[in-house]
Amino acid sequence: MGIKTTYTHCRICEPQCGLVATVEDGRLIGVRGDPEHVNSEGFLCTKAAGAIEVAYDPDRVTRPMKRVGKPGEFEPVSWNDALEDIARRFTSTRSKWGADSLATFVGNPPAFSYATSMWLAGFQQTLGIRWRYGINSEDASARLVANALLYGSVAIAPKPDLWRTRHAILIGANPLVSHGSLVTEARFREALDSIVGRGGRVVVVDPRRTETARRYEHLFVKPGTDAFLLLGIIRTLVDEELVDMPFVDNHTQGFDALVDAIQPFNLEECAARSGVSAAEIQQLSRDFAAADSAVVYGRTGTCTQRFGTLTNILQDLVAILTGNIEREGGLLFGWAAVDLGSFARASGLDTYGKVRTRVNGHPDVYGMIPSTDLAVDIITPGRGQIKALALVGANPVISSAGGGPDLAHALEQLEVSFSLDLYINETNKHADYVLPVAHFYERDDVPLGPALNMLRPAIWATEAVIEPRGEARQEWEILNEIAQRMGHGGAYPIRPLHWLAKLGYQVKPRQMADLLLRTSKVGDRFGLRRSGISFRKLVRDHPHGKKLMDELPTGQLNQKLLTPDKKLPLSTPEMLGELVELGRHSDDRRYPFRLIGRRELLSHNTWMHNVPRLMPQGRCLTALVNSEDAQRLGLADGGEVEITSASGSVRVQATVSDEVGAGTVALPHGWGHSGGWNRANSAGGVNSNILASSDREDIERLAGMSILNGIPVSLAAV
Ligand SMILES: Nc1nc2c(c(=O)[nH]1)N[C@H]1C(S)=C(S)[C@@H](COP(=O)(O)OP(=O)(O)OC[C@H]3O[C@@H](n4cnc5c(=O)[nH]c(N)nc54)[C@H](O)[C@@H]3O)O[C@H]1N2
Ligand SMILES: Nc1nc2c(c(=O)[nH]1)N[C@H]1C(S)=C(S)[C@@H](COP(=O)(O)OP(=O)(O)OC[C@H]3O[C@@H](n4cnc5c(=O)[nH]c(N)nc54)[C@H](O)[C@@H]3O)O[C@H]1N2
Ligand code: SF4
Ligand SMILES: [Mo]
Repeated sequence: MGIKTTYTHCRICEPQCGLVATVEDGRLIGVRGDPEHVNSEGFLCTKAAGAIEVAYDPDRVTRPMKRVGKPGEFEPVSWNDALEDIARRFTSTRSKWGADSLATFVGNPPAFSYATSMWLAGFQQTLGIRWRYGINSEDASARLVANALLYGSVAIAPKPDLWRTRHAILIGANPLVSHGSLVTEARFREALDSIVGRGGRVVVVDPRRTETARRYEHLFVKPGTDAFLLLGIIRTLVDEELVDMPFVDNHTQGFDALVDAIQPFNLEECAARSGVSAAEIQQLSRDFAAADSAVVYGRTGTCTQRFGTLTNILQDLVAILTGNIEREGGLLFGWAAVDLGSFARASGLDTYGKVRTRVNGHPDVYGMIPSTDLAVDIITPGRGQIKALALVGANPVISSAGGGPDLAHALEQLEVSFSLDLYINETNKHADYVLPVAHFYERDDVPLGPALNMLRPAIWATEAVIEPRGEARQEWEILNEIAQRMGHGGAYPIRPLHWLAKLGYQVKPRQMADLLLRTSKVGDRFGLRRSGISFRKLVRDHPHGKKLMDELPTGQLNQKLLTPDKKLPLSTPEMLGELVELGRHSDDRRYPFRLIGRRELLSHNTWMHNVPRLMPQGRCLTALVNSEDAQRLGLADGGEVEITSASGSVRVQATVSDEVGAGTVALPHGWGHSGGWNRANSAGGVNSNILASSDREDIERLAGMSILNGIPVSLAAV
C-alpha cells in the first residue's frame, strides 16, 4: 500500500492521452500528462481528472439495479438474480418472436474499449442479432459512406497529413475543443501550427468563430451550405484549369461526367448560397491548387447536415482533383500495426446497406443502423418488431435526433431491456436493469481502434490502475455471462472460440488482443522475433508507448483502393443524385434562422455533467445569438430565447455574441438531464435534439445521418 505511480491512458476521446496516475492505498488520487508519452508528450485536458470524479461519484451505479416502478425507480439486486432474469427473458422473447426481435444499441464510450468492442460483436453474432443501432448516425456515418463510394470500402479512411502539409482547409471541425476526431493526434494544435510555421495556410470554414478559427484564418459559412462552397472551389479548379490532369487521367474515372454535373452550380450561386464571396472562393481554390501539398479535413459539422455524404465526397474531391492523395502532405490512408480495417474487409464486415431498417429502410453503415429508427422499429407491429434491447454505454434519448419523449415512450413498450452503464441516464432509466460497469481506470486497454487514425503511428497498452468500484464488472464479462446463461458457450466474436469453449477453454479478450499484437507487423511472433511486441511487453517495456513510425507512409493508392478498376470514381450515381437534390432543395421559410451545435471543453456529449470539477458555480447552457439578430428580436444578453423548429421548441438563456454570424444560433447538445445524476439534473438546460427531426424526409439520404447542424428554426425573445 502507500503511494504508487503508474502509467495509464485516458479513454474519453480519440487522442487517448498518456497519463501518469497516482494511487494512494488503492485509491486513484490524481493524473497528469505523461511528458514522455510518444504521442501526447504531456498533453491532457481537464476531463482526464474529471474522470476520477466519475469513478468515485456517489451517483455512479455500483450494484446491479432492477427496475421496480416508474422510469428511474430501481433497487439493487444480486448479479445472479439480474443475469438469470435477463437471460431467461431474452430467451423467452427470442423463442416467442424470433431472433429478429432482439436489438442492441451502442453509444460512443464503448468504442474506447477493445474488450467491449470485441465481445459486443460476439454477443450480436452469437444471439443472431441483426438490429444493431448506434450513434454513428449522429457522428460519422456520412464520412464512412463517402469512403465506400470513393475508395470501395467504409473501412478505407483518408487522414490529413497535417505534420507535412502546406495548406489545410478545416471544415466543420473544431479540434482545439474536440481534440480531433477520426484523427488520433493529441498534438493537433501543434500539427496545425506547424503548417503556418512552414509558411502555409490553415483556413477554418465554420458558421461560428470557434476556438480553432480564432487561432488561424476563418471563413464564415452559412450552416448546411458547405456543398455549395466546395462546388464553388471545384468549379474554379475546373474553370481555371487548376486540376492535376495527369493524376486525374491515371487514377480516376468519371471526370467528364463530374464536369457536366457541376455546370448548374455557377460561382455566383455557390457564393450566394454559402455566404462566402466568389472572390474568396476563387482565392481559396487557387491557393489550394498552388500549394505543394494540401488537405481538406472535415468532421461532425459537415457530416450531420442534410447533404452530409455529398459534402464529405466533395471535400475529398478537392484533394483528389489537385492530386493530393497518398502523397506527402495530402490525404493518406494510414497505417497501423494491427490493421483492423483490413481485418474487417477480409471478413466482409465493412458493410454498407447490407441490413436495412424495417420501417424506414435506412442502410447499415459499417454494421450499424441509425439511432433515429429505433423508436419506430419498436412501436411498429409486424415481423421483426423489436421486443428486447441491450443498451451499451448509450444515451440516445438525449444524444440522438430520434430521442426525446418518443423514444422514451417506445422504450417502455419493450418486453425486456438492460443497460451497461456507469450511471442511470435519461435513456436507461426506462430499462429493466442497469448493470454496473468498470470505469476505464479500472480496466486494461490497448487503443487498437484509435491506432488506425494516428498521424504518427505508435502503440501502447496499459493495465487497470484501480480495482472496479463496488460490484462493477467489465462489459465483456457481463455480455459473455448472459450469452452463457442463454445456452451459448460465450459471447465469442469468432467461431473457433465457441469450439474451444466446448473443449473447456474459455478465451478472453485480453488473449485475443495479445494474439493480434503478437502476430501483427511489429509482433514478437511468439518468440520468433525477439524485438517484437506483445501485450505484456508493451506494458512492461514501453510504459510511454512504442513509436512505430515518424510519419505515415505514402504511395499506397493502388494497393489500398478497393474500387473494381482501382480508380477513384469522381461521379458515382449516388453522388450525382445528391447533386440534383441539392439543386432542388429549399428549406422551410417559416424558420429563417439556422441552428448549429457547440461542443464545450467542459462537457462530453451527455455524460460528464455530474462532475464537480467540470461544473463550476454558475455554469449553464446558453445559446449564442448574433448581436444584430438580438437587437431585432429585442433580446438582451442573458435573456431567455425560445428556439422553435418544425420538430419542437425549447427555451434557453441567450448569450449575445458575434462569434456566430447573423442568422445563426449555436446551442450545445447533451443537456437537460433527468437521470440518476443529481448535479447534472440540477444544472438545468434543455435537450437540444428536441429540435432535430427523425422524420424520414429529414434523414440524410445516403448514410441515414441525422441533421443536427443547419436546422431551420425561428427565434423569439421570451
Ligand atoms: N445535437 C447534437 N447531438 C449530438 C452530437 C452533436 O454534435 N450535436 N454529437 C453526437 C456524437 S458525435 C456522439 S458520439 C453522440 C454520443 O452519444 P451517446 O454515446 O449516446 O452519449 P454519451 O454521452 O457519449 O454516453 C453514453 C453513456 O455512456 C456511459 N459511459 C461512459 N463511459 C462508459 C464506459 O466505459 N462503459 C459503458 N458501458 N458506458 C459508459 C455514460 O454514462 C452515458 O450514459 O452524441 C451525438 N449527439
Ligand atoms: N470537449 C469535448 N470534446 C469532444 C467531445 C465533446 O463532447 N466534448 N465529443 C467527442 C466526439 S464523440 C466527437 S465525434 C468529436 C467531434 O469532433 P469535431 O467534429 O471536431 O467537434 P465539433 O466541435 O462538433 O465540431 C464541429 C464544428 O462544425 C461547425 N459547424 C456546425 N455546422 C456547420 C456547417 O454547416 N458547416 C461547417 N463548415 N461547420 C459547421 C461547428 O460550429 C463546430 O465548430 O469530438 C470529441 N471531443
Ligand atoms: S483530450 Fe481526450 S483523451 Fe486526452 S485527456 Fe482530454 S479527454 Fe482524455
Ligand atoms: Mo462522436
